[in-house]
Amino acid sequence: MHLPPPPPRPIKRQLDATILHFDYDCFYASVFEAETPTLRALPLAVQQKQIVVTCNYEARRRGLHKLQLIREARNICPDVVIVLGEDLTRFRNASKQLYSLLRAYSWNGKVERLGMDEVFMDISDIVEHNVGLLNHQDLGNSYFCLSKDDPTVGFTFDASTVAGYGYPEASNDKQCLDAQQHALHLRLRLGSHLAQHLRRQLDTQMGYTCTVGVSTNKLLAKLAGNLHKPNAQTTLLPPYAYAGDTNTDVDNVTSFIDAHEIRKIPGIGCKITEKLAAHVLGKTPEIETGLNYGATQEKITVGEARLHPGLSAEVLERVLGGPGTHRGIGHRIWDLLHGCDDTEVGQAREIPRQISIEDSYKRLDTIEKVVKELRMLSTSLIKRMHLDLLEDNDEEERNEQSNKDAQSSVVRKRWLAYPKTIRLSTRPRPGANPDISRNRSFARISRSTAMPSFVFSLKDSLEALTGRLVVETLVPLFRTLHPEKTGWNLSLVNVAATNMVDTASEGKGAVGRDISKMFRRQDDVLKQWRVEDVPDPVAQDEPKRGSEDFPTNSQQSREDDEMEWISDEENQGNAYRCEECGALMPVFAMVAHGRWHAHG
Ligand code: TTP
Ligand code: MG
Repeated sequence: MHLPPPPPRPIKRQLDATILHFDYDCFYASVFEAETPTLRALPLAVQQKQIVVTCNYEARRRGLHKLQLIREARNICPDVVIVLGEDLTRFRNASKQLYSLLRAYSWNGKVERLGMDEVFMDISDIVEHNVGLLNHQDLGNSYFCLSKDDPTVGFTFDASTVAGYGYPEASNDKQCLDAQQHALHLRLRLGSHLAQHLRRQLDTQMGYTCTVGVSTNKLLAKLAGNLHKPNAQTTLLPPYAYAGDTNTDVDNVTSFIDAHEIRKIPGIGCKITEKLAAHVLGKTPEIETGLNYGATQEKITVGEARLHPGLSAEVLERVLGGPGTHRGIGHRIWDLLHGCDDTEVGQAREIPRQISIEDSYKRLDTIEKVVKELRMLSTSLIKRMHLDLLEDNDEEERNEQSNKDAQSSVVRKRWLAYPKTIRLSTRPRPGANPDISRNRSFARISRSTAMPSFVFSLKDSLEALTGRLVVETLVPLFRTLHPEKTGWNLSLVNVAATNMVDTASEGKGAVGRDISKMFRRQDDVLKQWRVEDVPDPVAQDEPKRGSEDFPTNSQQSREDDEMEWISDEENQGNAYRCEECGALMPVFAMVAHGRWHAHG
């Protein structure tokens, strides 16, 4: 029996926002170049393990590329300069500084970092304000106002043209657009000029070039930027089909996104690509096993998937859904295939949601090796906590401090936030199947517990703190993850400080600056969390009992004794998924489960 095809689903696209996506060019290499400008003229590659994680454009011109073996890179370009990029501190610092520059231009605070080298910015309010200032009789001589309070801060620009590239390139004809599309074109043009201004600021003030995409949502802005790299920008131009439209014939968004491989769409990972490709091809796609491990070999475009007979959000829900997936995944992916993305640009945060350090291993299978690695990871974790979560006391406090302690020239620091939870995750390698093949598994398992309060006291040396953290917290966590003495082999270990309690800024989850100032004045409340650059000869304070943010000593010991685990919302990968039948199971069951399949 033939069912009639489902009626076309109206496009769910909102077009009122103007969104920029920044991607710094060859980021890690640029950080070294900013430190040592003479490197700019040389082919430069950044090494992690035996791989070139990135290289500058001079190196790319000579045939090098990202994720190439060092050996291969040296063969192709013997005079390549190779720098070690395993310590991420310099990249994090640069990323923070670049972010601060962009953040300072935002009015609504919607500036969101994605990893270290990408930033989304929602500039809808600035654009709206500037549309209101335009003299439509003389767009060529316009003025872009950058400050709500001071109309003299800004730059002159030509509002009749797009700054940088447009997509499609021949679509600068605004005559054929209706009033709605005309207004959209104008907003995006203004967005493109602000983008150009910000790119110039990043370059002249900080020495970094970047690639920018301009559109109406995060997905489209990110994809548009990829069209012209490096040091360039692209605006995805109207007409865009609006919310409620079912006709996508004259829609630049559809023609733009249709040409992308589905795997290139942010939000569509390996697993979804594999399932979607299998549905469209009618067979299981071949999987890559090299450096691009996990990718499907046959490439399917968005257009092929979108126009596949019978495909709809409901069908996708069936094809992609199943145990362990989010409900509504079919609708979400269907929207992405149509260039729709209603996720908001996140509010600027000075404080990271979590700090997570990890490393991957070829073979990590003894407790001695694990302890050594935990020590390294904890050292990085505590260093990162200092870098990201401590700040110098402000002027007012320093004055108060020096009044109190006129003899002392100690510079004090304070915690901006406290992570309440520490999480340990591992990724065990699945055991071999009877035919010696291995199930592919990306599943992590993890356990969390309260962050021990001694971690916040910096009167102890870094070495002493990491020693205690490993012995008292991480090794016991590890033993609950892997109770067997041997027989496991880990491909990854991750240590994360999560569950941040923000003590210094306004907003959700924050205590509030005023309240925190009040507390700061009450010296003994925060005394034990203060860090001094000069060692303090006075005996260490005991952690304060009864603080809301920290477990009391008695709570602490109870949690240590009983290993009472805190539930961890962020942790999705607490189980192993069978590749064959999709069943979820605890890791210890996976070998037996594999045998069960093998015996039919
Ligand atoms: P990318 O944005 O992928 O690369 P890029 O900024 O170096 O180059 P492009 O000009 O093409 O944008 O990644 C950002 C940084 O992340 C990169 O500089 C190095 C690091 N990185 C890794 O650590 N591991 C990886 O596998 C990749 C791809 C990047
Ligand atoms: Mg980049």
